[in-house]
Amino acid sequence: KPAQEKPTAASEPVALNGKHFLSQPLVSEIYTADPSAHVFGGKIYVYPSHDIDAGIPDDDLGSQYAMRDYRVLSMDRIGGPVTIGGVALSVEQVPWAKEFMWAPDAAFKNGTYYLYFPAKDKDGVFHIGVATGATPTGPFKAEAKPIPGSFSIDPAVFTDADGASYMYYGGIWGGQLQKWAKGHYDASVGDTDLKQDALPALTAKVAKLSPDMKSFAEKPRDVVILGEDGKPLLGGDHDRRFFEASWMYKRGGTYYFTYSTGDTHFLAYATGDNPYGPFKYQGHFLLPVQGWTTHHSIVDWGGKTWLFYADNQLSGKNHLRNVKVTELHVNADGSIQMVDPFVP
Ligand code: FUB
Repeated sequence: KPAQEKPTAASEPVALNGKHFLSQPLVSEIYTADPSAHVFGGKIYVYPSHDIDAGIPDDDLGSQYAMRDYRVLSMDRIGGPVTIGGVALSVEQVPWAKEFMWAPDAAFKNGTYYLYFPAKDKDGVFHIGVATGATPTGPFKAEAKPIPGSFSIDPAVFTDADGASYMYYGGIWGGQLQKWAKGHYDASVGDTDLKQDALPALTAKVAKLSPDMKSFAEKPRDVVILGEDGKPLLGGDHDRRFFEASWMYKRGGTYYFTYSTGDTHFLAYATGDNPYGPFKYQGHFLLPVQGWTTHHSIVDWGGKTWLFYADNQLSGKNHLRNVKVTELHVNADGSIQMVDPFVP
């Protein structure tokens, strides 16, 4: 393995403000982030980004997140030993992709495992690809082209009780969502949000997947998040509006659209009664972690609900992150209890 993959004790930072980390990294042999957790056949599989140090300085577009492959983590039980799978898919094996293998997700249908991933093409534009495999840990074989009509980053695939699957996706700034605001890619749009603070915020997108799980069955729709006034959250509402890291969690009949607020570093949730929304903003459920990004998934396992997330405890560097898990508590009224990633 390249030397930079091995975190060292010397690089371990001191926890913030004299507080200690709530939970410890799932693995320390490689750097991992953006954990999408699934239970397949009773076992827990985590599909993370595989962070590397490409020697690129930090910038607001996330150029330092120059990842090139995926490896799947698996465990029989939460808290038990974690196995790091071999390379499940690398950028060289994706005909259309050039670089930046960011946050992936996975799904299972009719005996096939699907790996969904964003990457930049040779023109520097993010699209979302799909690859298939016979086992949850891969290897996966990528389709020759990205999913038609896909753009931006952070795919999260949710399969509802009726068997229909939906992809939620999108991320602003380096994730380029703002460049698609007019329905096509516009390179002249800036590398921030639209700077339209009093207008409805940019939204994540959602589209039902076709039965073969390899294309959109419909034109992607906006994932609208409403404030208490019944109106869409505004672009200037940085503490609450969507930035990136979509995840759909269903509990009973309630659909929880969860996401990162990005530049304000919260994980937030909004609820609705169907997969498309609109969703009513409810609040934050993870306070800022150490490091710029966090990105998560929520999964039920063993009669409990679990939050997988990431920080940069092992490296102290924004682009060399580590995946963690902690229990998430949902109250009887459906509200989610706040998680503080630090304890006194
Ligand atoms: O890992 C690269 C990017 O950082 C992800 O796609 C975002 O969600 C953020 O975690």
